[in-house]
Amino acid sequence: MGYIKQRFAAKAIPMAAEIREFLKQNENTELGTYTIGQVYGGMKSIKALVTETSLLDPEEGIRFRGYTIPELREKLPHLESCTEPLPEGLFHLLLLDEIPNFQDAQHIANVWARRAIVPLHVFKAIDRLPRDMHPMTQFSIGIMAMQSESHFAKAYRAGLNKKEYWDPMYEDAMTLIARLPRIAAYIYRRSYKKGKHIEPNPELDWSANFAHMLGYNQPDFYSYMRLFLTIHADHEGGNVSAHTTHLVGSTLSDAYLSFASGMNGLAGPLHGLANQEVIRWILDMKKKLGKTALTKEAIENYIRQTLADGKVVPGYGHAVLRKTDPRFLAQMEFAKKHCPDDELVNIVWNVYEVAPKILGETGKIKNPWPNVDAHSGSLLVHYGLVEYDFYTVLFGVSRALGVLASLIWDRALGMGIERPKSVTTQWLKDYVASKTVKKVEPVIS
Ligand code: HAX
Repeated sequence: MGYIKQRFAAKAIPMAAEIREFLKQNENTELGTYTIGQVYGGMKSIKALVTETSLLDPEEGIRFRGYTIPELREKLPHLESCTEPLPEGLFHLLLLDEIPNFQDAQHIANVWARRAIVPLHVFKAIDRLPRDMHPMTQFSIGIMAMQSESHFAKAYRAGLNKKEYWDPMYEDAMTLIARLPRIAAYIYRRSYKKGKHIEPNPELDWSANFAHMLGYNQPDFYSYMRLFLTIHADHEGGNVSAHTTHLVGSTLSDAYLSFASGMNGLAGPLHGLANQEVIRWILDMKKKLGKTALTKEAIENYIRQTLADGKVVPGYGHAVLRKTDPRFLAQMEFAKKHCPDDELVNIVWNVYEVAPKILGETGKIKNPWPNVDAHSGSLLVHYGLVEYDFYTVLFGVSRALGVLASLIWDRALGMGIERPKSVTTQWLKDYVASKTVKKVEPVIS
């Protein structure tokens, strides 16, 4: 058994026993109340999932295994040439609940490098798709095409003891993560660079090699990719991409099927696709305002117009967060250091100065602050990656680290099939009519 896998087993097997014991004592303990508004409103804030890898606080933002984004940027191992963390180290933290040393991160990088060869039939499947098909759809199909290699599916068919589920899930997750940059870069080069593909460079770390295969070799872009792939990895379990991966996995679908489902959720404009929408919105604003100077007043008017047109201002708002997203701030700090004079980056900062007040004034938008997607596009454009339909694929490659670490844990902890109860509106009306109902404010935490 591999070194990381062995360490995972040493943690996960006792934790599964601990949870069984905890459940024995507390199975019937009540955990809060929820309202009819929450049931119609996307179940927000209802505590109904267990995800060990990260926890989101509405005021403070995400903590990965207890560490904030600024702490991770300080504590996770990095290369001598770069101050940004290696996502390989973040994966170690998410999976094993331990900040790794440089050798540990390197070990994971080596495992992924060894497994990065994508079977030919996957490229062939992608090649049959229209070049102008959205990159997220191609990405999802590419992931699905790899399912024929699933260890989990084969082991399950051969007859697998429940206690062993996590083992082939671990193998699939590691292989899938290892291959994602190659698949993503393949889609990028076929869609936008006339199919001129670039071979991987085994000397480079996971992020830099990905940037290299996309065709970008500036050291600062390598740094941004390390930061990007670290901060987009996980956002606790209730967001659509994480929840979908977990939900589909709960049927014992393998990592490929589960993760592809999660990616289909990430491809929605209210979720990960918002990163491309932000740049589209800013470029539209520039075009529509034409020669008018992009003053803060002009931006304010454009925001008001977006709202009046019944559209969302992309990159703003969040279902849980109630402050500026620390992932936005991390990118802002990066941009201040590397490209403070970039025009698009400055527009993003000017929008940040005026948008929260206007969104707040509507009285209905619960979080008027920017989320992670408000900043990423401007940095990608700065480094020359201008094909914004591709941005969500980058997000997807990173999201694999969090949701697949969680999927391995799900199988190790024996998480059951998900099946919440649904009711009809008539059922709810009858329920309300038949009781002396208590009205409570939903608790967001
Ligand atoms: N612009 C305009 N209206 C907005 C808004 C925004 N940025 N954010 C919320 N609203 C609206 C909602 O559409 C909703 O309107 P209705 O009552 O007419 O339906 C109302 O304000 C209340 O919504 P909310 O409770 O504040 O927010 P939700 O939890 O329902 O939705 C969203 C959270 C992130 C989907 C929402 O804020 C939004 O659409 N933002 C823009 C898209 C975006 O940036 N998405 C990325 C989010 C982060 C992420 O997942 N990244 O991957």
